[in-house]
Amino acid sequence: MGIMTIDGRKVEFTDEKNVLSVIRKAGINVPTLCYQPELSIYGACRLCTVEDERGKLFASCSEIPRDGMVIYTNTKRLKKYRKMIVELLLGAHCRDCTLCDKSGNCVLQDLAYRLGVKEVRYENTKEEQPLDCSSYSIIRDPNKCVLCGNCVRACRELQGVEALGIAFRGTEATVMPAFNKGLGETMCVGCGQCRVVCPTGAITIRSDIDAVWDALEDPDTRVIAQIAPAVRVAAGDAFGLPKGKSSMGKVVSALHQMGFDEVYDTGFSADLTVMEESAEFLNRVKNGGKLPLMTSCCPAWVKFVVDQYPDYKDNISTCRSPQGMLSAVAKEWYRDPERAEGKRTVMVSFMPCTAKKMEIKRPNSFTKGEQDTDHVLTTTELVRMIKSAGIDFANMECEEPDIPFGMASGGGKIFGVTGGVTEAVLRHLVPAHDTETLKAISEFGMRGEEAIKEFTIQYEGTDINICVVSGLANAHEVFRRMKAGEANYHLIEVMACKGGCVMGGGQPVKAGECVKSVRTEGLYEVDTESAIKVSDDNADMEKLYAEFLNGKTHELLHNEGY
Ligand code: HC1
Ligand code: SF4
Repeated sequence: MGIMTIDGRKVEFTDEKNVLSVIRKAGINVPTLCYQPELSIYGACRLCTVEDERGKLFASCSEIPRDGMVIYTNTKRLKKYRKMIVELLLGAHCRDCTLCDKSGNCVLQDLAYRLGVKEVRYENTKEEQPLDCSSYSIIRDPNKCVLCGNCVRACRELQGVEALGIAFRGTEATVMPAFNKGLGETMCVGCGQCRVVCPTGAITIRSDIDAVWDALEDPDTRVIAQIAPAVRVAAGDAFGLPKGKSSMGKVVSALHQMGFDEVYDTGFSADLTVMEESAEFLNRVKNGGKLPLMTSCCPAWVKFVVDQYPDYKDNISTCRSPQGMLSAVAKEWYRDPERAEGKRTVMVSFMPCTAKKMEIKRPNSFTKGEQDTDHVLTTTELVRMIKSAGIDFANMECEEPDIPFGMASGGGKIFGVTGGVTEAVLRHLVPAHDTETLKAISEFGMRGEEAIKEFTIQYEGTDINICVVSGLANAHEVFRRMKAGEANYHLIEVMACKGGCVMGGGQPVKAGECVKSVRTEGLYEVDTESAIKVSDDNADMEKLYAEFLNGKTHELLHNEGY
């Protein structure tokens, strides 16, 4: 522990890794563009520069706190220095702020306002670069890049993909995929974590909002929505509702008000996934099938395996993701002419995830030649639609999702946090469903923030070794352990985003705000409040199996491989 003096006030510090964290702990919001607590320190933007008592300037992000330090964070000199940095950045920046997707949430725009930049004295001599629209998930606009390197480090350090790099030097420096390919032609998994850390509009979500509005306008189209588990604990943020609390009821009524004919819960098909994946797992264990079984719900993880570890492709579960299952089932449901009433069906899924936009284009996301999910909109786009429709979201009455695909168990809903799929599967495999048993299951080792969680359970006299991973980069280590013979897993759950879908690349983000734990707790609270906790107890799902899925489970709930 030590004490430093910041702007004349004594501030204690303990294990803060840099001076910047101590300053922020003291409640002072020193600006940064390139500092992200989850990433390595880059020290490129110099905006967090502070001054010591001898007038020495240094970047606070890359300085270790020392006892007795005296620093100033907002002197006349620093203000002038920061203003100049922002002016220089704006000098080489496309400034169509009103048209930019990031408007209102852009760190550069905010800094220009905070620092009082009123004019830019430098002409933008940079040649205009084309947008990279080759990915189904995100769009890159190099004209808005400030070279903070956040996207490059997120892709490498969090996701272990390295789809982006910094090419050339000096004024020519540019962020781009190798050989300036389109992102869609690289190993990019579409996770959107680069977009989460991008301070400007250089990386944004590829949006399908207009196509969805068009479908809603069309009287001959039945537009069906499905809402992913993690959306409910993030959608309320933008409307001043308590962070992490579920706003599912309001999301359902907002979608009804916008004209969606049916609104379903992806948690329903997460329950289907539990049944199908558990059966597949037991079948592989009992009949010598390929193990470990790897979960298939996270499309970024699936692409990672296909691109980087193709030898393990057959380990991935044949189950479609819950998104895929619900769309395939609902489309089939409305193929019945009586139910269709002459309308065509358009499936729209609301997801926390940008990679889901890519998943729906995979050849195995089609049934009877038809794309199962027509459009994926992220939570960020959902918020935008609600705002565009002028809906008073915060004060809406809550509504329940529609039947027959609106009921979900708590197990289905916790799919949105890391370890959730595993926990839901174990709830199903363990015969007792009483509160004590469920509590005991929750303590097996799948919960918590650790990047790689390993634990063993006993099932019918056999040891089952389970591994739960969040943050795709950590999957490299899991493959290393398997290849080195250091691990003998039976089941592996991987969610690409750290913390699981609650931290998906399509969730609303605000610079400097950490919402992982509140969203995680929020989903566990949703589980606690759910009338049923175990997928088997979902009566609507049982009915679907008994009355509709006979002979169709393979076609609608599985796929032939990757
Ligand atoms: Fe997810 Fe899933 S949990 S992948 O994170 O298995 O996106 O929320 O919808 O499909 O249910 C995402 C979330 C989501 C699927 C489910
Ligand atoms: Fe990397 Fe994910 Fe961004 Fe693709 S979407 S560039 S994988 S961080």
